[in-house]
Amino acid sequence: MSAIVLGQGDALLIVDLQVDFLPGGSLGVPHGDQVIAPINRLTALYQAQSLPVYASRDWHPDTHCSFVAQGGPWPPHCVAGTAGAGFSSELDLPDDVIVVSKADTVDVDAYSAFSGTGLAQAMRERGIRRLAVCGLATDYCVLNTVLDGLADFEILIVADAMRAVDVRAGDGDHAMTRMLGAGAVPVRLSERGLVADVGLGARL
Ligand code: VGL
Ligand code: ZN
Repeated sequence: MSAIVLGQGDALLIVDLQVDFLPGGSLGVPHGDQVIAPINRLTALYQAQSLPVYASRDWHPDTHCSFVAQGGPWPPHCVAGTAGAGFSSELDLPDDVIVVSKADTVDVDAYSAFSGTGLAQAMRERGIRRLAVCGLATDYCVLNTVLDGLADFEILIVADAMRAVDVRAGDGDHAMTRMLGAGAVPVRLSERGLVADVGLGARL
């Protein structure tokens, strides 16, 4: 069991842990609520070492192009400023969490937290070299965030702390396989901290 030793240059990125993506929300991810407890443990781990915690959020105008009424694939969700766009109240975000709003223009959809946000540059300027990524949804925003992020950072993916929409059965596993194939490093949270999760590829 190989431990991942966190230190200067590490950061945590929590992707889209928003009310609309949780069960009961307008675009609820099945079992999405199960990631909250592990993400709170991850946040505590990073916070304990004064390492930065980022939280992205889908932040759409109410006539966003990804909504069915505009010809897009999704029901309305995460409309900026609404309760559904808020972070889950069960998520323990640190006071100094850095919030990243994305997909906030009418005619552009953006699944990646790096798309149009300036996030990669801001992280590099802060000296971040390695990111642990978790959140919702594995097959959309997590996938695209990880694939983009690999251009600039080492990426650790925490499988237990993400869930997929699975519009088609297997989408989540396929997304996981793509992230691993692109070079993301699978990790899991043990009692002592993050450890390499060498078996993930075989379980997919
Ligand atoms: C997402 C579908 C539509 C996500 C965002 O955060 O994964 N999925 N918009
Ligand atoms: Zn969206």
